Amino acid sequence: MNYAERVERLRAQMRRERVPAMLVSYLPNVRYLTGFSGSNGLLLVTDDEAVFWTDSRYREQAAKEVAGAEVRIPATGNITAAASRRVARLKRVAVEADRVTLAAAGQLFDQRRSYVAARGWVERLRAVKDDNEVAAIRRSVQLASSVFDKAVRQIKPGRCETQIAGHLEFAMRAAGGEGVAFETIVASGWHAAHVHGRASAKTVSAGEFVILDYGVILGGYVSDMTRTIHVGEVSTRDREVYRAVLEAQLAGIDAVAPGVAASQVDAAARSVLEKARLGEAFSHSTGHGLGLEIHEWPRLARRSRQRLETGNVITIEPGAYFPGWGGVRIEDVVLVTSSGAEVLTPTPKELVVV
Ligand SMILES: [Mn+2]
Repeated sequence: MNYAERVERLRAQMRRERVPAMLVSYLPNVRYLTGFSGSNGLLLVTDDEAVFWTDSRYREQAAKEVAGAEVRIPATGNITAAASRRVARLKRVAVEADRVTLAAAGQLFDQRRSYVAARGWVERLRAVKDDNEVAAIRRSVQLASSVFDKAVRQIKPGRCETQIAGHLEFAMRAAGGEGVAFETIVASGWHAAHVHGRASAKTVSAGEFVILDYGVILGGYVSDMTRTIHVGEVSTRDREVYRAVLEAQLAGIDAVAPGVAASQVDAAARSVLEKARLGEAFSHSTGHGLGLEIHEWPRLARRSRQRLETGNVITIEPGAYFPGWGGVRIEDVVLVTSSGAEVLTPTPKELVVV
């Protein structure tokens, strides 16, 4: 990863905002800019300097990981105090307004120093992935997909959702996963109507849909996929809903291209479900960027004002949910390419019945 270049891109953003310095405290942003993957770090970027503070636990790790910034380890171990001494010499500094705690702000700006509330400055950079990042996400997506069949074999009447989730998570770890990308969702029957229904003690029954929504972390990068499996006999209604959600998902993917408004992609998927009279049942947005974190820019929602750019990596995940009945959701990871879209998730989307 070219960290020095990322810091340069941040400097360009700072120049546009006419701010000579920025203190980056949000750890995923610190990681993006320096490579540091530990749990305590602060980065100050000025026109001609990049200073990174961490504590002595991370001495070796920082020496290995941090590129493009000078590493400092304060003797007191208090990195905020160390940063505040450096910040005191600056006239104006941007801080991540949505990320800094009141306590840290008090420590950093105790001299009525003027600061600029920065929102999304690093997140905007992170939305466009470089080749190394795309390769890392691709590997993460492939790992998650590679355990899908194993997970499906665990789905049978009488099995509880947490058992299925446990097998799934074990398989990902055994295959080299660094952890789950988010709490694994296994939601069956009526429970599948809860969009973010985490795996529970509910047992799977014949006649139910089961939503598997999961991802893994690999090389620091996450994946995210959803498939909906049916247990036992499939009713006409089940098939209709599944078909409509799949068509909506394909329409969403079809709409993906650089320059397209994110809201247009949402509209493309949503209109398919509206035509099938399932518009009300699609109660969330169509997708989101992902990378070091599970939810990144751009957001593919009705009211999103963002536009897709080559190098965005996004999910397309429409669904339909009915209280008491259940739900269906299908989700792939998609790369925005110069010519349109590349679906990174290799797992087929025809209805799987067990
Ligand atoms: Mn998702």
